Amino acid sequence: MNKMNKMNKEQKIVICGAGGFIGSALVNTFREKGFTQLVAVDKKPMTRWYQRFPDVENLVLDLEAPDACNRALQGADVCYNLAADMGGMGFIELNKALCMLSVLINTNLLQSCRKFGVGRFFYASSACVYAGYKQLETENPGLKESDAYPADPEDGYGWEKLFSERMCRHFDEDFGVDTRVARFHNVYGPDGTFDGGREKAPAAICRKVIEAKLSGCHEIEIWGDGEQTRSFMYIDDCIEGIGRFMDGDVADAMNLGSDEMVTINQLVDMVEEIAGLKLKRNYKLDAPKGVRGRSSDNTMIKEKLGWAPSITLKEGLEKTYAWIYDQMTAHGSSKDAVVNIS
Ligand code: NAD
Ligand code: GDC
Repeated sequence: MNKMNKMNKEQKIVICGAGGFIGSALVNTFREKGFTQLVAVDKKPMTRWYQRFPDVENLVLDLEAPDACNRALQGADVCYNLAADMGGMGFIELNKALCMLSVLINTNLLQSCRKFGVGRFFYASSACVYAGYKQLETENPGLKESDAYPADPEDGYGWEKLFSERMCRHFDEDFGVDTRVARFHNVYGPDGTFDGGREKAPAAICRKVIEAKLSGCHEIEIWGDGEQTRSFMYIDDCIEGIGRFMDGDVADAMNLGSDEMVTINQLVDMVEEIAGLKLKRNYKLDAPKGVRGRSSDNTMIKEKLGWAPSITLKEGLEKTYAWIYDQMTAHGSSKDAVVNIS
């Protein structure tokens, strides 16, 4: 199959998982750039899509099924797979089989790409592929792409992501499906999940601080001892990065994440400063904690794509906090952050 040239606005672009946080942001980005042949696919009822646009072809399909993947990708030029059953540690630690079933989505989408000669395929992998023994200390030097092997990924979800990375590689090598694979590191921002159990730490902490502010009960529950470290990538960097992956010519899995590592206590400090209050911290040591330390080493993305995420956590949190505050006061808390239908 010919390696595809850069994207153009007449191409038929299919975004899978388009009812979710990152997928819906990606659809909107393509719309704003003037792309007109967009297909948004998700299994959720459209009323629960985070963002939905009437000028896009919106399909409700369960992409674990081969026929659904064929329906979605027939005539497609490019496919972005952001569809997975996923969430923060509160979800993936307790739903390992469900997370593993996402392997059906990626496998069947790749089969459809091969069947219809789709020009390029993007797969959203995760930092959860990285070996647990490389993430035992809070002072993480930044995970390099090679730290995924010898394999010891997050149980359930991480194994699905690593297996699907390899499926992409072999469909690329053996069948000529032109794939791009990004290992996302904890993405946050407006229009994301902030309650209901699938939320990740940035949105969860924002929600809890807002709840404390609105209730006057100035306490916050933090999972773990708060010294565990992470880096958090703002949604705009994620979307920019996806575009650069797809315009580039690197098929190997690469990090797409921030290298600004913070402890969860420091994350709470930042949100308290935005909210203008200090809270009593209650540490729930038996809560889902994931790895002890994680951050992204961005050497390879800088070398291969000449770019790396740069939006600071403070800047991203200010926008995220404001959006969640609006959702919780204007709309009330909801399991799925259903937002605009522009
Ligand atoms: P999300 O849960 O908001 O969106 C995923 C969407 O996929 C959901 O709307 C869901 O309904 C849909 N989906 C699930 N199973 C499906 C199926 N069988 N058929 C059709 N649609 C289905 O998650 P997100 O944060 O937008 O993540 C998007 C992708 O990026 C996922 O693959 C996720 O694993 C990956 N990722 C996200 C992060 C992050 O921090 N957000 C980090 C690493 C990797
Ligand atoms: O949920 P998460 O953001 O996922 O948790 C980060 C850290 O924040 C964990 O140690 C968690 O215990 C701590 N934490 C403290 N309080 C809270 O109220 C809270 N809610 C949550 N959710 N966490 C809290 C994620 C995966 C994603 C994806 C990314 C890739 O793992 O859940 O699916 O793969 O990694 O980077 P995290 O970063 O462990």
